[in-house]
Amino acid sequence: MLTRHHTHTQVAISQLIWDRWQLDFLFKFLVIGSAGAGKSCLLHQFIETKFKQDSNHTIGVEFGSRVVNVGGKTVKLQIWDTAGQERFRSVTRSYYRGAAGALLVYDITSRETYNALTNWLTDARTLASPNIVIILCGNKKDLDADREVTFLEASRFAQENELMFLETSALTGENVEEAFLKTARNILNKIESGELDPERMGSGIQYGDSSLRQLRQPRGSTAQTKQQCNC
Ligand SMILES: Nc1nc2c(ncn2[C@@H]2O[C@H](COP(=O)(O)OP(=O)(O)OP(=O)(O)O)[C@@H](O)[C@H]2O)c(=O)[nH]1
Ligand SMILES: [Mg+2]
Repeated sequence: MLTRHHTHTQVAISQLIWDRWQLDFLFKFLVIGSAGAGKSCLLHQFIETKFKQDSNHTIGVEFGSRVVNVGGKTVKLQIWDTAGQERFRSVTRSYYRGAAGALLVYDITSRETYNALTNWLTDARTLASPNIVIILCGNKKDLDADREVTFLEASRFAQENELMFLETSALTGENVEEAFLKTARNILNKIESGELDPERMGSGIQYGDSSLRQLRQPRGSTAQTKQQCNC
């Protein structure tokens, strides 16, 4: 039990030890895109499973995390929610380095946020990593009557730029969990196929002890029951 004698540092260290023991992997994620697209609401919906009422513009960067089960692996997503406003650009850019995955968000009711996608994409690939796994999220799917960007147009853009694509609603929760899980699953697949190397500096991926224990097991002793994926 934690007492008030525990310092913040002690608590942080206990968390680190717990993470290392329980987790297979830790992935660094970014949420990027124009101001007002709904990035903070998407993160809030993913972590708290509710809509964030009265969301204000993010100042700089906010942080959230959640442990998920993907393909039988326990993965902690460490998510940096960045400010879309231009005046914070130099601050937010400094958080990109070494991210393994990103949600690139636009608002389906705002062509302006859609037109800015190419710039966000260039930033992500040059500042985070060329191998970063990105999912394009057309948010505010619930506001279909005010739509300015069609599903078809955005899915073509996604295809041309090798992005995964989903339309989401941080308000109803539709496709929100899917967006994060799809990205995590894609990263895991790339680790398994050897396309991504978690040992590479700045990969945005860390091993937890759980996968290290499995790696150390002699061949033939790894007959585990295959867990059901929840995505
Ligand atoms: N109808 C609807 N409104 C949404 C949705 N997601 C966000 N909003 C609204 O859009 C506005 C902006 O949402 P935020 O999440 O703060 O936007 P942001 O992308 O974080 O903006 P910055 O932090 O400035 O970059 C808020 O008024 C939200 O209530 C959605 O899925 N549907
Ligand atoms: Mg925000």
